[in-house]
Amino acid sequence: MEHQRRDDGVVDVICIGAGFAGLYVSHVMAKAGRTVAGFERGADLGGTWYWNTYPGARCDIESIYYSYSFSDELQQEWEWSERFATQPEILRYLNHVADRFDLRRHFTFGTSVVSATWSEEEALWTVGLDTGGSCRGRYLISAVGPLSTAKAPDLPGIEKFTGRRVSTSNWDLPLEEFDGKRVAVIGTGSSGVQCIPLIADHAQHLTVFQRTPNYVMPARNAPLEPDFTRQIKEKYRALRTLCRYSSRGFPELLRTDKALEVSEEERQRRYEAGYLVSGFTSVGDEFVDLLTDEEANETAANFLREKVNEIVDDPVTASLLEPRYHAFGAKRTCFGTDYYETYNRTNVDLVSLRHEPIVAVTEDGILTTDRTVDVDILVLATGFDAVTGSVLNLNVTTSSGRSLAKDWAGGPRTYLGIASEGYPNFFMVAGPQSPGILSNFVVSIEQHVDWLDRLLTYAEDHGIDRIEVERAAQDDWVCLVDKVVGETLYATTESWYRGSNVEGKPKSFLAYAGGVGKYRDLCDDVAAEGYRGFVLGRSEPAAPAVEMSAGGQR
Ligand code: NA7
Repeated sequence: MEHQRRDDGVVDVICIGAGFAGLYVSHVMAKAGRTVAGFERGADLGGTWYWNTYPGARCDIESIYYSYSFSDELQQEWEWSERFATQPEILRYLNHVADRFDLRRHFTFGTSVVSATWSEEEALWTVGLDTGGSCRGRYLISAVGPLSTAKAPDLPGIEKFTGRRVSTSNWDLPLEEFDGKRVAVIGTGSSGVQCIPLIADHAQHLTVFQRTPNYVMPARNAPLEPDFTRQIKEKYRALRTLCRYSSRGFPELLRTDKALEVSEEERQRRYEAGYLVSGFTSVGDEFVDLLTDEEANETAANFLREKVNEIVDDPVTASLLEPRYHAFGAKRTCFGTDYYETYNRTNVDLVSLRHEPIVAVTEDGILTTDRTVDVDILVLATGFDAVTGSVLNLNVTTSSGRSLAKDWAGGPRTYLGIASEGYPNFFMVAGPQSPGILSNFVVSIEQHVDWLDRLLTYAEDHGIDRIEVERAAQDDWVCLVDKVVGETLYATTESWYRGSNVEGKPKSFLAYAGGVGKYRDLCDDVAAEGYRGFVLGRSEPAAPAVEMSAGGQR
């Protein structure tokens, strides 16, 4: 890994993060001839796929779609081995991409950006680094990812626990270490659902602490047959276009009928068929109104509750696992392998925190209102300060006294989820109020970065070096985000999509819910109208351009 030496020179683009987003930022920006200084907190590239190495970690969007589309050679040469790729395979893929397009040279690894300040006088961003240095650049691009700041453990007494504690979002414990141990997993979101069956295979005893039962569909993961992959590759170009103009970034069922318009028998038949296929385009897509009409949603929710009861032997455990506190799909659906089956094992217990809350974590276990559970290894699968957490951790401020933390105290305020008023030349890739978290993230990343590239090219061609959001355009976007989500069940469901999982976090829906295709059109319209909603200008005096070598050093 090449660690770049830097002096106090100015680069065109400072990029924060070397996951899917940051790697693509560096590729596109460097290809356009811009100098790039990238900083990555991890010791190596990969972002989410570098940190989340817990057992069972895998993507829940099909690998053939959860991958870059910008290079036909890349998509033709890379072979995914499974329908849903594992974390190690995705990390191998990202390393392959970085090597193939020579992207490592742009990044300094093991280095966090701890502050970012816009100087009005110089029209430049300066980022402060945890290593003590700093870097100045004309444009600041945040590619920090939506799920990269773990939620602080909010369990009373956790600091007193003397056993081994590990978090799914920063994993460093081989599964063999669980052999013969008494293990507790707290959290039953996607991460918990994926690791619980594998931990149960090793632990002497596993106790799962569940606060909110989720809808867990069988992942139905399988090896990808060479013939299937060949067929996909033959029509990749068309499929990628379909993804770009879809609602969530992958090909969809596009049903138009409503759940209550068909007979009970027909509904069950369709849900069964969807359940067999599984994936995001199955049960949840069988009717057009499942995310907008509570009664319609309840038919799908009931179908899935029945599945839980069919799989889980003990009726009490089954009833605790039945998801009944939120609408199906309004919180992110989980996809598991043998998840519900795991509760039929004799070494696994479920504790419902809705019925017996945790009183305290003690030195050697967990005390609930009803029992004491002895624990050797405590696994936290408690989620993230999603979407805004990592952006706000950058401590973005301006020399005129603005601070993103203050400006977003009531929730994020952006234009298109790309930029925020008062912070010139600062851009976010698939950031808050973009479709990002509701979509195949790679599709959203490529769309944002390509769009930004065109914006910067336009600026360069027109002698512009200062790009700022108009307040009115931002206000309109924030209203639109609220209006669009207000038509769905997302709006009434407590979830990390709305910031409800972090105490004190403003409840504000963190994504544009109108779909990636619609959003792409909106962004393209903005560009076609000379970047409507942006103030494009020239700073005086002009910031000096500094020539850089290919290695990113002055
Ligand atoms: P999630 O989906 O936010 O899940 C976190 C889980 O942890 C969820 O079940 C929470 O219950 C539970 N939780 C959080 N805090 C506590 C406390 N204090 N006590 C008990 N239980 C708690 O995070 P994941 O990492 O699983 O998945 C994040 C995303 O990664 C996922 O959606 C995919 O996009 C990939 P709650 O539901 O809040 O009651």
